[in-house]
Amino acid sequence: MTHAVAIVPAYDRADTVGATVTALRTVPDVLDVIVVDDGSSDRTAAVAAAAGARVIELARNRGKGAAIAAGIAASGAPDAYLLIDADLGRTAALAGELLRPVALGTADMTIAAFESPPGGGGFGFVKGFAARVLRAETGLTLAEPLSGQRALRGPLLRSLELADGFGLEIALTLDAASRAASISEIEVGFSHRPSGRDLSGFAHRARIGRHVYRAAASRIGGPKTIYLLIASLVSRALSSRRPASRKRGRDVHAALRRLRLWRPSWPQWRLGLRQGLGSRLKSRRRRTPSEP
Ligand SMILES: Nc1nc2c(ncn2[C@@H]2O[C@H](COP(=O)(O)OP(=O)(O)OP(=O)(O)O)[C@@H](O)[C@H]2O)c(=O)[nH]1
Ligand SMILES: [Mg+2]
Repeated sequence: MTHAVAIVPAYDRADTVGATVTALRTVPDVLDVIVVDDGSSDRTAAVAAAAGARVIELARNRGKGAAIAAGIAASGAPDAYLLIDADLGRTAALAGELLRPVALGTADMTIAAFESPPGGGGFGFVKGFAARVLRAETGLTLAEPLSGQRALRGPLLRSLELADGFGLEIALTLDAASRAASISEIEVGFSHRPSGRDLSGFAHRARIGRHVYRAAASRIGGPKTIYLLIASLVSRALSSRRPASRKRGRDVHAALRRLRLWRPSWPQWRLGLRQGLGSRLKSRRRRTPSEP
């Protein structure tokens, strides 16, 4: 039997953390649920404890990465970990699906993909950037590159140096892949409460974007990260004006690969970007008159 510990980072989640903990306690092989209350100003810690979690309270807000690190430090040495966001509520009961491949030894890390309820969430800029970084660096194509719902082999997670804040997830994938870990993305019927399209929602996603950028830059270097960010933004802007272009895979990065300019030195990146953009813009111009 696998001995798994679930770690739930929580910040001002008194509304959902109780249901999340209750659900996690029903997952086979999960012998301990640790909630790391990251300096919340609401009753997150009390609600989590009442639902049966072991609660670690951080005196001040230190961010998601540090919260998970505190959970790992208090976990002993389990065979496997589940990392589960506090806003999953009852759907966290499905976490066994994520754990199974790790428990069976068929994956070192699994990542849950699931659909956000309609009406919330952002426009996918940060997600698109993260997906591009991971595709370029690891060859993985992930639908949800920033999903916080993961299972990992215990020794693997304990051996990784975690990134700060919301850089946690992209860093986990980059670092696990750099150790040749086997990583699978699995569809699980989780649901969460996405932040909205209001000011605080955009501020939240901007913070996520900053953290993701920082974690990527510290691992693959600033110039490459900037290049991938620009490529991602350009590709996004062009494909949102012409949705079909996305399907045909004509993005800047693909153009660079066709030109065999991928994995180049920095001067070549700049050249590649110019050439990739140039040919792309020319082909757009050529296509325009015949289009409806
Ligand atoms: N430790 C810690 N956890 C946080 C912090 N902010 C959010 N979290 C937790 O991180 C998890 C994910 O946060 P969410 O706010 O749901 O973010 P998200 O789902 O990635 O992004 P949205 O879809 O835009 O809402 C939840 O368990 C939060 O409670 C923080 O400052 N510190
Ligand atoms: Mg969420």
